Amino acid sequence: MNRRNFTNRMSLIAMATVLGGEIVFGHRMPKNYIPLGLQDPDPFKMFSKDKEMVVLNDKPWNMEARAHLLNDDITPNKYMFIRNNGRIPENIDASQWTLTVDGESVKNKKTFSLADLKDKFQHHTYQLTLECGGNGRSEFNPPAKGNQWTVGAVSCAEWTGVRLRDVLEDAGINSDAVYIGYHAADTHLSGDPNKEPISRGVPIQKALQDETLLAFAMNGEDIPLAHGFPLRLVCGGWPASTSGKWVNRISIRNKVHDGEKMGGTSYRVPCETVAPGSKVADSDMCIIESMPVKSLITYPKSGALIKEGETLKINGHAWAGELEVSKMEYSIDFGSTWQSCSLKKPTNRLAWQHFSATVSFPKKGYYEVWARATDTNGKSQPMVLPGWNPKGYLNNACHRIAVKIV
Ligand SMILES: Nc1nc2c(c(=O)[nH]1)N[C@H]1C(S)=C(S)[C@@H](COP(=O)(O)O)O[C@H]1N2
Ligand SMILES: [Mo]
Repeated sequence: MNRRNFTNRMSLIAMATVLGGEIVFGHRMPKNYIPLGLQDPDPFKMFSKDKEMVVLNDKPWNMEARAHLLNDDITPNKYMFIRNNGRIPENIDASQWTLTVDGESVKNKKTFSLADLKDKFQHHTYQLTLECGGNGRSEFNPPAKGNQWTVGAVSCAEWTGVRLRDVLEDAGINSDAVYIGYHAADTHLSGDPNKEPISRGVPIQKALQDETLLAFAMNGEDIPLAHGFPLRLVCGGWPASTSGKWVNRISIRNKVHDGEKMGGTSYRVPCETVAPGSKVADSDMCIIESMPVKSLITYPKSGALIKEGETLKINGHAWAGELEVSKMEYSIDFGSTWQSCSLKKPTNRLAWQHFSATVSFPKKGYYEVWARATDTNGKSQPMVLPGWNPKGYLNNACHRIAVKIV
């Protein structure tokens, strides 16, 4: 994205002139701060995002939703979080786009045009939950570096594409294949053309699942640029970092993929739990695979006021990585007692599931509604933060909203 950074050229007074008035609390603004609406370009317009989305970083662009924005069964683009590690590629010509399948374990290295992929292989559509491994990072203590995601780095859109399996099998997979790794067209923030911002992958078993797609459409349209136009890998239920955007090469590897952000503390957690703040040796870190069970109350918005005697219908979504959610409960007494919610089956494997409940409150006062999902292995969300890890991944603690009965 070509951004003209006029941060240094614009004073508060000049900004106030543009805004047509005094900036309230302007004297408290950090020196180089430019209100987002005045940034050039405006990220909300540039990415077609709702104004209530929250920008966490502009170099690279990272944006999250708030819980109440995620109320739709299928997440529309305007509420979908954006997570970039590098610079979004520019001037993409989809008619010139190619995907190469290579690697130590490919039988015949092959390059497909986008049209080849669309013509040659059957199309499939799935709703797939994509959650950033760092969703919930902001709560860890000692704090973890990186985007301070709260709860909004999750989406479940409808993805259409061809099966990665069909494409890999067309090139041929040798029996020693253990992993795939993606390569993509985004560029490193440093501008160094020899550095990739990210190149991750999944074990071959995950790559060969029915639902693992090379997607060319999202919610029935071309994938929006920020989400990987014109071709994206989608591995539902796994850290969304495995779902490579702008993908132009897939390597079939005879070893665990060793691309950028596969090692060190990136998308890895201590193999054995550690005390908060511990230093962990690289050799004791393990790659995150399926995401843990989690849920989000998407209605009402936290802070709702309810009249005494009225019931409150709550709803939201729950997901469990590779597994299904088998039970959904809520509590209005800080986890002392739990009541069951009604829970729908997923539309397809790896799609999030919708829950709802009608909640009655005994009397006036301040309440919190907590939600807790349990997966088919019997594992429930923890009520407080789960195991600390150096980069603050996998926070699947119960979501809570505040409600006041007046
Ligand atoms: N090429 C590429 N793919 C990428 C990334 C990236 O920076 N570059 N970020 C990954 C991470 S960490 C996440 S969480 C998801 C975010 O997907 P979204 O921006 O479409 O929501 O994309 C993944 N795929
Ligand atoms: Mo991520």
